[in-house]
Amino acid sequence: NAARRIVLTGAAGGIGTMTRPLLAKLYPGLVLSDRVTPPDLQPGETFLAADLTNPDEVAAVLKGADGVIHLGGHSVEGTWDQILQANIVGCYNVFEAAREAGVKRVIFASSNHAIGFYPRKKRIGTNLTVRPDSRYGVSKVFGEALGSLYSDKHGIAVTCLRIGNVGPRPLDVRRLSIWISPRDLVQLFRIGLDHPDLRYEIFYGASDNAAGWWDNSRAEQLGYRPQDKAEDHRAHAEAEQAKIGPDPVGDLFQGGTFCSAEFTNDV
Ligand code: 15L
Repeated sequence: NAARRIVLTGAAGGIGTMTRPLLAKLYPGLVLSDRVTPPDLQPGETFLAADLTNPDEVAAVLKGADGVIHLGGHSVEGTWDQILQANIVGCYNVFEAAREAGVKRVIFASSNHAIGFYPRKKRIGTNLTVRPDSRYGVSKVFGEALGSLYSDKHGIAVTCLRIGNVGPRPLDVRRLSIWISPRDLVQLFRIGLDHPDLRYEIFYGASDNAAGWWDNSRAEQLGYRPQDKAEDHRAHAEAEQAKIGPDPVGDLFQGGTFCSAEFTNDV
């Protein structure tokens, strides 16, 4: 009764580092991958180095895998070439290697920046036109579309998580609406890896946030019961916000500073 082989790309990154210990308990066959070895690699953890832009290296990592949690890539706005290589080419290589290796489940780390130009005053679900706020956001929309293709055409069960911001607590007022704790995010990973009826889903990666902008009822239907609430950290978030000051464009939109960067339109 071999443990299921679940591959975590981007294992040395921020979310990988925060979720690895929880995932290791749930999936004893967990395989970590990144370009660089995680500095805190534990005895008993399996690590395979791969550059996502190299199809052969990605194929070697996904060989024999049952599922992949794809966190790897460029995690903020970047130059077109950075985004193209890490998030467009890299994401394609992961889905192609998954198809080739017969991997049954893919979790794709999408982002709130796929819909960042929705105004903060609008509550949104997942059944709507995307409004990316950056080249980075466009790359996340690309990953969601690729996931839809590989689900319909190749029968891979794909879960796209439009992740807000992961951390021990919300960093500012915007994050009171989009924050998710590591353990709540792991709950969403589990639904994507384990739910029996899943084909293609988009969920929001947010905890139980009173100030939230997103209707996450589909995730709740499939069993999501977030345990953490941003509101418990309001005082901290407001104190941090006071240090930042106003952003006349970013403060209007869900994506915040990703919207105001390089902005030349009228509001
Ligand atoms: C993201 O998608 C980034 O990966 C992360 O670094 C944060 O900037 C986050 O969004 C956010 O919107 O707070």
